[in-house]
Amino acid sequence: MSQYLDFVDLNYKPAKDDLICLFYFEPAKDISVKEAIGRIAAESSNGTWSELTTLKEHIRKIRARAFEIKGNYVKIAYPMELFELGSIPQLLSAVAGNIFGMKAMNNLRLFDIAFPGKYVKSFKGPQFGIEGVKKFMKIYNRPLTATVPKPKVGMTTKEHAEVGYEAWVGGVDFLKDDENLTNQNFNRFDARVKLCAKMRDKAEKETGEKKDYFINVTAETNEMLRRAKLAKDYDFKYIMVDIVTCGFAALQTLRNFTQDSKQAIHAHRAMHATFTRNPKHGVSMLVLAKLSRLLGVDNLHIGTVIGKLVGTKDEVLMLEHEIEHQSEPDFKTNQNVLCQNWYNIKPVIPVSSGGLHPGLVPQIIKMLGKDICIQLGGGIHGNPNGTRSGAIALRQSIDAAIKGISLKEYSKNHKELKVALDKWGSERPV
Ligand code: CAP
Ligand code: MG
Repeated sequence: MSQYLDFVDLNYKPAKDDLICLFYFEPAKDISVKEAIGRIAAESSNGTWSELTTLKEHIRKIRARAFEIKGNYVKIAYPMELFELGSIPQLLSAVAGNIFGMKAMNNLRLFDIAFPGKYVKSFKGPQFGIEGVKKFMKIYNRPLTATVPKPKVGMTTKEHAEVGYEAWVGGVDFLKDDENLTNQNFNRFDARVKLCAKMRDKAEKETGEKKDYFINVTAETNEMLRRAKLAKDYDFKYIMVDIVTCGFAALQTLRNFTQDSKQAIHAHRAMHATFTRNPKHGVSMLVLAKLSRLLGVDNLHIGTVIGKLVGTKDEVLMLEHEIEHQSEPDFKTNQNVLCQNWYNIKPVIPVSSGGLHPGLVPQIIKMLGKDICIQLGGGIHGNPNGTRSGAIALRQSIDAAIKGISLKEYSKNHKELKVALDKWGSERPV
């Protein structure tokens, strides 16, 4: 087993162009720490279980090296030659591939990746970023707002578009398809684009505000491009895609398409919790967020802390920092993170969604600031007075937060907010 130890060098100083991975690891019984970290570095670069008669010095030179251990954390440096620039699938096949199945590990988690400039610059990054989206939506001093017409699937196209119109005229900026609404027989994609475009035009005329739609193009790749083109034909500036279920290759194809179509991408992360949730095994949401920024989504769901889905405050704040900052490396967090310089890659808009209602909005703004997108589904369509009131109540809760007035006070002369508070108060749905 000595060949694994060739992938451990605690005196190694990473080169400027090395890609660094931070892993949490738990060796299986009778596997020493050095054996374990050697195996991770070997199996994720160019080693295997046996010495090789075919190994030559020029191949050995580009092996990965485990160079720093702190408790159950190890940093591994990978020479850039091991990677294909501009390819997320190949990166993950290396540093998030076979190693998770090694019998020599009881647990393994890829916590963070630090990309060198050469690698960062081989990606487009977000096309618009926070400033670009706020500019085309003409929204400046408040969060963007979105709503998923609920029930999440089952409404006919007409019902969906009518609920969408009510939300838009009530003050919501964006409609958002739910992650599992695509092209079902009761609500065909093409019909939904056309009818919602009509409703958007009507709502824009009535409100004087820009309205848009995170329409879910998730599908086989060629069909996804067709759907994105159709959304463009109907003047929607955004599209939405389920990045995990679609896969990174498809997402890179879509991002190349949107460079020409000038469409922003709303990234839904459904399925991420299959590998991000277990603190001891899998791939962190931080890694998924960094890959999404490199690849070039404009919006990314990062959690709410106080809503119905998991995500600690420390994790959500660290995610927000990582998708927004440019080059300052340090950010005080209890999570293990590496320093990342983003060079010319634009920031991504954090999306806070999942179990939110107007009673929780001020806490979200206090925690995450105003440069975010807040999505309320049940928190709007569950309002006893209906969708339009629910949307008005959302905008009222944002106004109160921005003005620094308590919701209780503000609801005294804002009846829609009062109805929402009477129903949910500051309840935290689980
Ligand atoms: C929220 C939501 C979103 C979740 C995704 C849902 O609806 O539409 O998919 O926010 O989770 O289906 O639950 P509600 P995350 O507003 O009705 O809760 O944002 O953590 O990726
Ligand atoms: Mg959803």
